[in-house]
Amino acid sequence: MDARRTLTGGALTVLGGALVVTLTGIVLHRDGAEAAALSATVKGTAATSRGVLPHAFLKLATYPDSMAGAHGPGGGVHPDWVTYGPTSALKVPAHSLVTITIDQYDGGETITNPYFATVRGTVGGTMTVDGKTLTKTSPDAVGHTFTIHAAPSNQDPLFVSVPLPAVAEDAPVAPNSDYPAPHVVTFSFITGGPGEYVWNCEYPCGDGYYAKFGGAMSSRGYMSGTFTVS
Ligand SMILES: [Cu+2]
Repeated sequence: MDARRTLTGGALTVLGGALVVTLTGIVLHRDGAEAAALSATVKGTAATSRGVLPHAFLKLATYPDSMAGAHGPGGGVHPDWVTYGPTSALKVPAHSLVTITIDQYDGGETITNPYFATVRGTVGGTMTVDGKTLTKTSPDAVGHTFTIHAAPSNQDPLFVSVPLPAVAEDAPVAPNSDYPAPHVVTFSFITGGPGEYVWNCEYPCGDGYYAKFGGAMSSRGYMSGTFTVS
């Protein structure tokens, strides 16, 4: 009886320990995990090179810290990390024209790989920055990029990359804002069939003693996330 009771107690202790480990894991993982997905809003249709398609819209932003975005009050575990917002989990419809607008609030410097200073994979190979149509931006003043990749698989290929110009370091903080006025970047592309893709920033904007590929660059939910076509 006593032995059984001890055994039960021991099992409970082990279970309790497992629970603590699990909860700790969830809390630790949450910081790098995806927040609730943001689904594109479909508004009408658009004439495209692939016929008349549903037109879907997504609105994102890039920030110089994590006070905005999906990291919670106080900016979460790393309030000083740069981040995308409002979330890093994005969903768009298949066989659609997708228009993404990004409010880019962050500064920047010279991009490591100038390949990513050119717009790629969008309709017309262009984006608009503050209403002006461009095919590239200066490689010396990039804040972030928004770059969608497909893993090798049998889903339709999807590669879109747009450079987000840096906000000038001496730009004044805008009225009623914590940040200077953003550059507003808009671009469109056409999706194929359903698939699971990823997006990331190709401008090394994280931490690290070498090349800034750590921190926000290496933790999902800041400068990378999922891109679901469904
Ligand atoms: Cu970045």
